[in-house]
Amino acid sequence: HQIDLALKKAPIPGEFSLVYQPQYTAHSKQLIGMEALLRWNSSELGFVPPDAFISIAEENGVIIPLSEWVMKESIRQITEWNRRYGLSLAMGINISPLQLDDPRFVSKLDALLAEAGAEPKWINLEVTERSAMKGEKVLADLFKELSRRNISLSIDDFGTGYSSLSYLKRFEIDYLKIAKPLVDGLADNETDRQIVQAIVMIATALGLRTIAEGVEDESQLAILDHLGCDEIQGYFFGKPVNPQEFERLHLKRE
Ligand code: G
Ligand code: G
Ligand code: MN
Ligand code: NA
Repeated sequence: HQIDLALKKAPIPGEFSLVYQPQYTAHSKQLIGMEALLRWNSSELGFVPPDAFISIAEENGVIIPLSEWVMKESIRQITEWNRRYGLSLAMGINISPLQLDDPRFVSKLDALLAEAGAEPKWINLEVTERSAMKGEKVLADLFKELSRRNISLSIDDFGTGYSSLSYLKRFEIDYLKIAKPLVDGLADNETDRQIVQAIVMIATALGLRTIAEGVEDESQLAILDHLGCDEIQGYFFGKPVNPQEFERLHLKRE
């Protein structure tokens, strides 16, 4: 309730900021992009973690203007970085299922890309299995539109939710993002390891790429590389950090 009230009053962007977590290839350890993660420093409540406010923002509607700012700012940021460093990194943006209900979602995205002068291939939208489970033709059409533009789509937290696999064939998806709980168990839980192996095999069979999330140590990285997982995100390569830190740690390494 406190969060609900504070959220409705919070100025956007004012109390909000974005941090960025790097994504590297598992085998050759090359930087390929980053995920934008939202932070809220409330004047009333202090720092509130996303897990505590995103679902409330979805209930009270604040997620809509907030997400529009997230998209605008992260697209601006990736354009600046790719220009400055002559790179073609991809920005991962978390998308709430509510945003996908907006019939103008794609045209809004088009407008933001045009405004920033960003290439569509620099964008990777992360949607959860929750969105994909809607299973509607509308969603299939939306994903097709994004794919046609060369905007990538990832299924976030893959392997923890409902995990009906049928939508993998129905929707034009580019990445499966293997959920952290499965990665946590990799080194000492045989079942988790077999599940991750199966996910990579399914992805390979369907022509999808895989990225593992929450990779914290070398042994997890080695197992994932061995299993054929393409990319890695986690504390091993870097925590989510502010833009200045991200630049210093991951971009300015001559
Ligand atoms: O670092 P971490 O605590 O940031 O993120 C926690 C959760 O909050 C993640 O599941 C992530 O998907 C979600 N999240 C972070 N930033 C955003 C955002 O900009 N939009 C949405 N919808 N979810 C986000
Ligand atoms: O969108 P999503 O659920 O995937 O957000 C990623 C979440 O996982 C964020 O909260 C981020 O801070 C967290 N995270 C990313 N890498 C690691 C890691 O290596 N260890 C831990 N404990 N958390 C991580
Ligand atoms: Mn995510
Ligand atoms: Na996730």
